[in-house]
Parts: sequence; C-alpha cells; structure tokens
Amino acid sequence: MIECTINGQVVQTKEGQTIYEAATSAGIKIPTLCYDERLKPHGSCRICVVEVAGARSLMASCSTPAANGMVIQTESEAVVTARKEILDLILANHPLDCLTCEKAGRCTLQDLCFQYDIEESSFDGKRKNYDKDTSNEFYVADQSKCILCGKCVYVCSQVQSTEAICFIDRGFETHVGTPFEMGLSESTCVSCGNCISVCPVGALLPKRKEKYRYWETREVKTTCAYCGVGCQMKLLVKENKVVEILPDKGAANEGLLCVKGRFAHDFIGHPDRLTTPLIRRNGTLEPASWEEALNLVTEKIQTIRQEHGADAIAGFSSARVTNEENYLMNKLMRGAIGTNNIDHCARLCHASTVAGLATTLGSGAMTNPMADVKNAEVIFITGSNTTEAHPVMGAYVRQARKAGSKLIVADPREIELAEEADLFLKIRPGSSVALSNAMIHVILQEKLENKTFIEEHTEDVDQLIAAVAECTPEWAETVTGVPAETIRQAARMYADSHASSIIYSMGITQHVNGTENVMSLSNLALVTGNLGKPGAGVNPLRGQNNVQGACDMGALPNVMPAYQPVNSPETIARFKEAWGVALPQSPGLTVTQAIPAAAEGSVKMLYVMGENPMISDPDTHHVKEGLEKAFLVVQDIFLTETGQLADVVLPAAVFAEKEGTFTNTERRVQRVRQAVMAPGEARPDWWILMQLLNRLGLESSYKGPKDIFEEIRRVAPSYAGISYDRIEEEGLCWPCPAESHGGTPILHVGKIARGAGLFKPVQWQPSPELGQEAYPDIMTTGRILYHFHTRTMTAKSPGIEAIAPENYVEIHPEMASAKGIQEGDLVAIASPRGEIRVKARITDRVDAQVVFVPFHWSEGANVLTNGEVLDPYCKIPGFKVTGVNVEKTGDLGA
Ligand SMILES: Nc1nc2c(c(=O)[nH]1)N[C@H]1C(S)=C(S)[C@@H](COP(=O)(O)OP(=O)(O)OC[C@H]3O[C@@H](n4cnc5c(=O)[nH]c(N)nc54)[C@H](O)[C@@H]3O)O[C@H]1N2
Ligand SMILES: Nc1nc2c(c(=O)[nH]1)N[C@H]1C(S)=C(S)[C@@H](COP(=O)(O)OP(=O)(O)OC[C@H]3O[C@@H](n4cnc5c(=O)[nH]c(N)nc54)[C@H](O)[C@@H]3O)O[C@H]1N2
Ligand code: SF4
Ligand code: SF4
Ligand code: SF4
Ligand SMILES: [Mo]
Repeated sequence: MIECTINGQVVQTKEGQTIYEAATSAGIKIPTLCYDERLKPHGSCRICVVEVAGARSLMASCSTPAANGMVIQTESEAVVTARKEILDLILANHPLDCLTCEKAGRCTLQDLCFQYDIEESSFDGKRKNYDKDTSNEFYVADQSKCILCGKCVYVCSQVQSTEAICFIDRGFETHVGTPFEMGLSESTCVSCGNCISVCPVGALLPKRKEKYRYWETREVKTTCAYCGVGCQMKLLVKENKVVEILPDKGAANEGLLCVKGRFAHDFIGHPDRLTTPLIRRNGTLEPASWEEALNLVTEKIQTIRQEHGADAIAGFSSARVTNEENYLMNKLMRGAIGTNNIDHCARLCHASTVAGLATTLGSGAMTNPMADVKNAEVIFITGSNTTEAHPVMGAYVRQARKAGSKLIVADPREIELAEEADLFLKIRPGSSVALSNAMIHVILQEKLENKTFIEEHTEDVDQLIAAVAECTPEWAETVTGVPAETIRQAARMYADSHASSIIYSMGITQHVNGTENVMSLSNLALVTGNLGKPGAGVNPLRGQNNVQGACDMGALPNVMPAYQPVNSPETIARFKEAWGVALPQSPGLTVTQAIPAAAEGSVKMLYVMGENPMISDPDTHHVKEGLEKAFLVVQDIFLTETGQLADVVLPAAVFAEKEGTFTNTERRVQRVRQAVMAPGEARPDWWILMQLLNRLGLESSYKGPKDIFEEIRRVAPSYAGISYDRIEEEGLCWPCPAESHGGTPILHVGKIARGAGLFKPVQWQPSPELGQEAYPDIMTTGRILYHFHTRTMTAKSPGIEAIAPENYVEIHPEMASAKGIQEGDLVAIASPRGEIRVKARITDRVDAQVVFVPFHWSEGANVLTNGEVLDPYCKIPGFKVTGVNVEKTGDLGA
C-alpha cells in the first residue's frame, strides 16, 4: 500500500494504481471523456489532468501511477483552466444542438460544459460535416458529433474484439468509420452496441421507436433473459415501458452485452403478449377468468390422477423462468400432484453433460468461470459456436487469444473462431469421441500425461489406456476427416501447457452418444490434470438464461433440488419435513419420453411452462400428435405454436415484470428485478403455481419470490449461503454452503467433487442416422446470433427480423453444383419423418456432405430430426446428425 494526499484528504491505495483509481476509490470524482477501466490507457482527452505538487506540468490522472507521498489537487485553478481550454477546443467543432440531441441528460460533454461554465467556444472552429451512417438496424453513427475520444474503437477492438470500426483519415478529417468506409451494415459489426454504450457524446445513439429524454427514465438493474452468460443490464424505463437497455458491469459480463440483450427487447411490452387466461371451448381458445382457468386445471389434475394415477400427468418446467418459479413447479409436480414426471429443455441440451460429468467428476456443471478463460494457455473449443451463441464468452476467448493464448477449434462448420484458431479441425458431425480418444492416445504415447495428477486424483486409468490403445490418429482421420498430423498437433498443444481449458456445447451433447462425448472430454482433462485450477476445466456452456438454475431446482425427473436423488431416503426425509407430504420415489419421464407417451396415450395431461416443443422438440409431426391427444396446459408470455394446441393457456409475466433469481452458466446466482407491470391479467409464474399449490392442498402463502428463495436455501445445500441481500450487487457462485462462504467460482480445487476423477472408457460408434440409402446427406442443426430458439422473443424486434427474416439451409458449393442448386433456390430436404422447403445459401463454411439448418423457424429442422433414437444414458436426441436427402425444387410444397 502507498499513501498520497488528494485535495487534502489522505488516501491509501495499492501500489501501481493510477491517480484516477486512487481518487475514485476515495470517492473523489475526476472527470474523464476517454477513460474506461477495461481499455489499455491511451490518455487522448486529457480532461482528467490533475496538479501534482512539484511536477512541472499537469498530469493525466488516468495514466499516471500514484506514488507514495504525492500531493494531488484535482480541481486547482490550473486544472480548471486546463479543462476549460480542452472543452473550449472540443466545442469549437461540436454542434450546439443540445436542445434536440437525444443524448442530452447522459452526455458527458454537456455535463462538463455545465460544470465548468462553457456556453460556447471562443474559437471560430470549423464544424465537422459527415453523413450519418444509418445503415445499422439498431444504431446511428453521426461523426459530426464525435470528439475522437477513441473509446468506441478501442472497446470494439480490445474488449468486444470484433474490430469493426477504426480511425480514418488524419488531422481535422480524422473520424471513426468502417474499413474502406463500407458502412456499418456491410462491415463485420455484430450490433452488440458496446461501442455506443461508451460513447460520451451523441455520436453513437440507438435508433428509437419513440421519443424519450433520459431524465424521464429510471434504471432497473437486472439479468438478461436470453442466454446463459447472464449479462448484467440496466433497463431504462419510461412510465411502464422499457425504452432502452444498457449494459451494467457484472463479474459475468464485464460491462458487455450482445445484440439480443442490448436491442431485442421489443417483446417485453409487445401488443401480442397474452393478457388473459384462455380456455378452449368448442374448438376455439376463448378468454376466461383466472378463477375459471385455475379451477379447470385443478379439476383436470384431480380427475386424471384419480382415474389414471399421478404418473399420467407430466410437467415441463422452464429454463426461461426464475429459480423460484422452477422450484415451485417442482413442488407442484412432486409435492402436490405426486409424480416425478418433471423435466425441461435441458433434456434437449446439456442432459448429456449433467449425466456425463456427474459420473466422472461428481458435478455436472461448468467448472470454471467464463472470464477465467483469459488465464488459459490453450483453449480447446469443440462443438460450441461461441461468438454466436455465447457472444460475451466469445469476446473473452478473443481477448485471451490476443493476449497470447493458443486456440484449437473442432467443429464441422467454419465458425467465426475457426478463422482465428491456431488449429482448426473440421470434424465430421458425430465423430468427437474418436477425436478425444486419438488425442489421449497421442498424449499417452508421447508421455504428455500428468502422472502425479492421475495418481492422486483419478481412478481406472488402466481402463482408459486400454480403451485408447487402438485409437491412433491415422484411424481417427478415417472417422473424423481431420488429418492425423493435425490431431497430433492438437493433442500436443492441449497437453503441453500449464493450463488448458475445454469449452464445449451442443456439438458435443446433442448426439445419441452425447454422454460418451462428454465423458471423453472429461477423460482428456483428467489425463492432463486440467481441473481444479485457473485457466483449465471442462466447461459446458449452458444455453438458456436459467437452465443451470432449472436443473439446480430439480426440474429433472431423477433428482430433487440440488441434485438430491429422488429415491434416496435422506432426500425423501428432507422434503417430507419441508413440505409435509410423502413423495414419489421412482424417477419420472423425460421431455423426450413424455411427449411420445402422450401420443401413445399413457400420459393424459401435459403442463408446459415456458417451452415451445412444437418447434424445439425432435420430430414435429409426432410432437403434434402427443400435444393434441393430451389435455394440454400452456403457460407462456405469447400464444406460441404450442399454445395454439392448448386446452388452457395461462398468461405469464416476463423477466422484466417480476422479481427473482437466475443462475448463469458459471453457477452464478444473480438477481432479476421488476421494472414494469405485466400487461392485462398476466401474472408471474410463481404466482400462478402458488394458486395451484393452494388449490391442490399444499398451502403456500409466499409474499413474493424472496420467501420462496428462503425455502430453497433450506432444502438445497449448495444454495444455503446465498441470500437476496448477499447478491444485491454481485451474484455468488454455488456451492455456497453458508452465509460466511464466499461462493465457489472454480470447482474441484484440491479435490475432485466425486472424490477421485473417474476415467470412463468410451468407444466411438457411428450415428445410426448415417448410411441410409434414401437419405445420404447429413443435416446438422443449430442457432444463429440474431435469433433465440423458437423466435417468440427475438422475432418481435424489427431490426432482428430485417437481418434474419427467414429460414435457410447452408450448402457447400460442391454439393450445390452436384445437385444443380444455386444461391436462393428452393430446396426440399427430406428425412423419414417429413420434408421441409427452404432457401439455399451456398457457402464453404460447411463440409461437402453436410448441410446446416438453423432450428429457429416453425416447419423447419425439427420436422426432420429423429425423436425415437435417444442417448441411452440421458435420453437426449441426436439433433446434430440427421440423415436427409437434399434436392432442388421449384415450389414451396404443401
Ligand atoms: N443467438 C443465440 N444464442 C443462444 C441460443 C440461441 O437460440 N440463439 N440458444 C442458447 C442455448 S439454449 C444453447 S444450448 C446454446 C448452444 O450453443 P452452441 O452449442 O454453441 O450452438 P449450436 O449452434 O447448437 O452448436 C454449436 C456448434 O456445434 C457444431 N457441431 C455439430 N456437430 C458437431 C460434432 O459432432 N462435433 C463438434 N465438435 N461440433 C459439432 C455446430 O457446427 C455448431 O457450430 O446457445 C445459447 N445461446
Ligand atoms: N433441431 C434442433 N432442435 C433443438 C436444438 C438444436 O440445436 N437443434 N436445441 C435444443 C435446445 S439446446 C434447447 S435449450 C431447446 C429450447 O427449446 P424451448 O425451451 O422450447 O425454446 P424457447 O423458444 O426458448 O421456449 C421458451 C418459451 O418460454 C416463453 N417464455 C419466455 N419467458 C417466459 C416467462 O417468464 N414465463 C413463461 N411462462 N414463459 C416464458 C417463450 O415465449 C417461449 O415460448 O431447443 C432444442 N431444440
Ligand atoms: S456495435 Fe459492437 S461490433 Fe459493432 S462497431 Fe460497435 S462494438 Fe463494434
Ligand atoms: S464516436 Fe463517440 S466513442 Fe467514438 S471516438 Fe467519437 S466520441 Fe468517442
Ligand atoms: S444474450 Fe447472452 S451474451 Fe447476449 S446480452 Fe444476453 S446474456 Fe449477454
Ligand atoms: Mo439449450
């Protein structure tokens, strides 16, 4: 620690901190225009100058380290004079249109001119005159207002790491633009808006749908409701409307957002929102009162239970809703109805992770925090399109790479990160086990394994050695399509580092051998000792905003909250005490079993909260059969494709309309806060579930989500130490067993959670979808940056729809020419389950035998996927490999 004096106040600060940081930590405000703590110091605006006793000139506080004994003045006469001069100069070229400028009220230049009494410039400066760039769907760049602070350029290049914008020209003509002045819409800009969030003036502004002044808005801090990154954000609310969303700094997102979190918020108060319960009468859904709807659902539950048993009812919980709401769904299904038939979309997502890692490591969660990837010497990304699906994580990977980390990417498609990778392995879909085994083969052969770690922290290494003995890189080349030498290089690179991080997602899990894929990656990490330390780990990127929390809360058919097995006597005793009821003890049906069971008639009622299986589940036609046959209750914010088939529709409140918590992919429990009132009669999911609990005799009188959270703490040991008070500012990572515990950002430190890491010998098996004569092509499915899942939310934003308006298929030029298909042609894609017709996009991103179809659109990819053949361990479908036949066609078909 060092000590200096600022404005007469003695300030202690850490050695190496700047004067600006020392002052800020002591609550002394120094103005800045170009400073951002995430950027390398560039000191271009000099508005932060201070006077240091004994120094010959004023010093930029943002780049001058504080020194012991320094005596500093932040508002001395000399400082004020200098600041006035700087403002005077800036204003010389800046338009004085504060009356109409949309930035007014949040403009640092305006605030500083007010503070230092600058009304207009004393110089007769030339005004800048540039055409506005309005080509981006979400924001406008007006260089006439730019003060060249550089923040946007550096945030885009150093933090977001996209490098879409740069400085152009020199001298007075210097301005911010896109390379070759191609304009934002033609540039590599991904519309994350992270540049506009840091612009101190009105040069970068969001496009507005209505007028608002910043002083008319209030800020509500909350957590993004799209992906599992869990970005912290501020909702700007005018009256009862979210008019803009700004990034907030949190451990998960370091002040970044992606296009969805920042701009795709039109769904919140959208006119299509459900505003009243609906009941099907004579074939049509008609408005009903809550009383009628809830009574009908209760009656149905009671009669079906009486006639067919509780297991004839199945509930789908939701990775979109809060922990508190998932917990109540669990209480409703198990405690009040009496069945373990509760599951959710994790079944289609990371069920393989939960099963695989729980077996090998004793915990099915991401081992290291996202930002920790910056400590990795080597990053191995396999089956994760990180920059599109977890954009902020993607930014961290790029930051790491720029700082010197090596990057290996394995993916059948040339995803964005493939272009930047040190090694890109264009792997055939479904061949990941062969790749892992061959890498382990090389590691053992070349003695690159971590012997001490294997000895101290693992078991069954002999089985692993035997399992990979024959898996030479040459053999793996025939299976994966990746050259043997590249596999060797990848193995050496991964093993020969002090910390290597594995990042994976759906390209690993969504296979009929998904669990074995996961186990093979666990083997790779264990054999090299890459667990329980910074920069390492096995890191499944969880998808939905609260999929981690939904799993934690027991929205799974075999475990209660905190993964307590349904059939263990301790679990039963614990919940009997908490809820006062006896519990069902045999594991229930998964999502992928419940829908077929409905079609076949053994499940009579489906209660679907916050899921849209008509688009997201495999084999749409079969799904429809099940949904039509069962008594269907759908609780959603919109009348989805699934809701349209319902017997009762219950209107829910969205994240911005309720309190609660989400748990992000790094196990961080973060707050969700109410900013606006729900439309019409829509109610928070927890309220709806509480009404049903009460009607079914499990008396509940929660005043709000906080009460529910307190109950969760009592029954879920890993959440016991977390409280709303403790996560007011910053979330905590579970396990957090006590109030005195600081949370666990990195798992398995010092000891693998299971006790010893288990090597599971796994062997590659070809997907049964391959080699069908009538369906010789391979379809793989996945997501794109701009849309989220079944588009119920993203499609409400016109900017998103303008960029990604319709379904398509990516086809390699070779396949295209062999089949006579040209860009934009309609193609028919068929599988034994059905046929779809979509437009062709010709690209060599995919392999010649593989086509890619995003699954976001209805009558799309899932018409074709197989819902019958599932992973034997966890029942996940093989969304990533479907045997199809691709053909050019002339018309849209049926
Ligand atoms: N924009 C956007 N972001 C999202 C979502 C969204 O809908 N839209 N959804 C969220 C959810 S729930 C999830 S689960 C995540 C998913 O995030 P990701 O898993 O990253 O997304 P996907 O596009 O499903 O698939 C990832 C990659 O796996 C590759 N792949 C396919 N088969 C194989 C294989 O056999 N081996 C390997 N190594 N790779 C393979 C695909 O080519 C693809 O690039 O995204 C989350 N984030
Ligand atoms: N072919 C193919 N299929 C796939 C995948 C793939 O890669 N390929 N990926 C799979 C994966 S990983 C996943 S996670 C699933 C996702 O599948 P789903 O979970 O079915 O998809 P979403 O569109 O996210 O559905 C969530 C629903 O919740 C609603 N909702 C949002 N907020 C709230 C709320 O607060 N309360 C309530 N009650 N409802 C709310 C939304 O309007 C939406 O209808 O899709 C799976 N399907
Ligand atoms: S919106 Fe994002 S990608 Fe585009 S210029 Fe700004 S920071 Fe860069
Ligand atoms: S556009 Fe804004 S952030 Fe970028 S250099 Fe100009 S004033 Fe700074
Ligand atoms: S979608 Fe994911 S990355 Fe984008 S803002 Fe939301 S949480 Fe962050
Ligand atoms: Mo997912």
